[in-house]
Amino acid sequence: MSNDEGNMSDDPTAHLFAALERGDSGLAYEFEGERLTWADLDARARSYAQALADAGIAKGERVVVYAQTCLELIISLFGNYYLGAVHVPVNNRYREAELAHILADCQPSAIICDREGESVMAGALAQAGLTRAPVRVGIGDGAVGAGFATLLDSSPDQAPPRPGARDPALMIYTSGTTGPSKGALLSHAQVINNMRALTGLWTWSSRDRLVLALPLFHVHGLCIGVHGAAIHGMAVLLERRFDVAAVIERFGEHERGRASVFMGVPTMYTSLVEHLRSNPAAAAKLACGRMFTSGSAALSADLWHEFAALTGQRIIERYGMTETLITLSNPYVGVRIAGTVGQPVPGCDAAVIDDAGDELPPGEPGELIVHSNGLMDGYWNLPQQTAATRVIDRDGRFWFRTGDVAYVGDQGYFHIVGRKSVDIIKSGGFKISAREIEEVLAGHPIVHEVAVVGVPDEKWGQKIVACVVPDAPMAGILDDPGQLLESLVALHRALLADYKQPRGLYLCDELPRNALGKLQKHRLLEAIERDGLNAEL
Ligand code: MCA
Ligand code: AMP
Repeated sequence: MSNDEGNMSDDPTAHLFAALERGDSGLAYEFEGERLTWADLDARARSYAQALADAGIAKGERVVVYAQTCLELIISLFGNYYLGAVHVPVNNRYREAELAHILADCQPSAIICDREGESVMAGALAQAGLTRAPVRVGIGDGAVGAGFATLLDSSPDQAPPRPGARDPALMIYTSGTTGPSKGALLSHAQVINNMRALTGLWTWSSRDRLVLALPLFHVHGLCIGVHGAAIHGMAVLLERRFDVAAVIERFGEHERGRASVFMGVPTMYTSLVEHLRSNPAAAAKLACGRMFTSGSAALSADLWHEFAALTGQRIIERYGMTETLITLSNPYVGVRIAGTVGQPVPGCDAAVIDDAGDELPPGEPGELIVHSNGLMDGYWNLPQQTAATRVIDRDGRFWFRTGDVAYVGDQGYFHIVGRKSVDIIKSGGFKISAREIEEVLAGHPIVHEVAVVGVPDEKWGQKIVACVVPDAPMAGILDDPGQLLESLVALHRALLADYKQPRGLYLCDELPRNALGKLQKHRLLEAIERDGLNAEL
């Protein structure tokens, strides 16, 4: 099923491991005062790989990592690669049921978890029904399993081989419109070839320093950030979480150690701009940076222009998906157009098609399909769902149906205008399934029927709103819609990640449907725009 097109005589993994294998003494990671050189990182990753091999973890087996951002996440990634294991990073905001689904689906041989995630992990393991008890490794004092630090005491018998280019590297879980999240399986060649093409276009080099404040369980932070930096031997200034002041502090006059590159989701740029408006000194610091990029959700042209006016930085917007990696980007050298995602990255191609599958001319919106050197091998254990995403052209090339609506504008630059399905919501760069939230809220005693929609929101891109038809006998509670929203949130919080919670409530007598009974969510969005919400958080 693999679709790699790279020239395999030029082994892509040589590029990923170059800085580590050279035993480079330059800075690789700085995190909360701790500094690791590439040589340190390599030694620790090798010890980790040896320790897990000694514990019986074999090539191709899955290692789940569920923890806040920390250096152990970076060591485990490269360690898993030396071991030949598949790295499965899981969103540490996930609650028991979300995590249990992933554990049951990928049947990990080892689990790495920090103390903060311990109780959710225990509950998830109880639900998951694993066929074999996984090896447990704990990050931090008191976490369950062998302490991560003890793994680093192992001395490898011999230098571990690099993984094969076509071996699976990552399994990243992503939401769809229906059903639980699916694991997108990506090989080393797919990740490395795509990241080399993208960061080459962006002219990344070992002289750059990246501020990485994105989570390490998604393509944006993990593939572009961690893999892109390793490919170029570029230092990473790692942040546990995004904090406006901390990011700004990383930049400044060309002093030693100052950052040059920042990657963010649009919500981060909104927060930065809010701060910069009244802080010219902070804007002057960011002005010293070399490159600011944005992706994961639409960056408005207004925000682009305001950031440029404040800092002089023209954000490079690019577009991608977990399943295809990054396929479109504005260039570093050349024209950057606000409100567009640029042109195909080298090794990728893109087109806009109509419902019949025919390519549309520039200016006409339709479904975006992409061809990518980073197209995943497939969804784990889901061959039919994998097949449904693909189109094969006359030359036998695979194209991926993105579900995004786009058109080609001036100079062949692509504009993303929305999604085909209203059931996928993007909030703060996280992809969220409306159906998953509806299933949970339907369990609330006052809910007769519920539909979840994403309402446009300046900060988050979209804000989650629950449209509820209440159960008549319980209607007394409707005198206080705020209280109802809070009790819906309480139910939600016990079962789903916090960022999926409804932030608004719209009450209605019935859900709008067409003559065939199909729910018409666009009419709910119109009604909310007209009537406003009954309660908001
Ligand atoms: C946090 N909150 C959110 C979100 N994040 N609400 C809605 N949407 C969100 N994304 C809420 C919390 O529930 C909490 O609510 C309150 O905000 C504060 O939480 P905190 O953790 O302090 O928030 P934060 O640290 O400021 O987080 C905002 C964030 C974060 C930094 C923008 O959401 C983030 O890291 N987003 C990046 C996602 C990402 O990397 N996506 C890439 C996937 P309360 O106060 O009520 O408890 S897409 C991808 O990989 C493709 C390939 C691509 O193209 O990049
Ligand atoms: P994910 O499945 O989390 O990888 O998210 C992929 C989705 O993020 C895409 O299908 C788009 O809907 C959205 N996305 C990524 N980059 C952009 C962008 N620059 N502009 C608009 N949407 C984007």
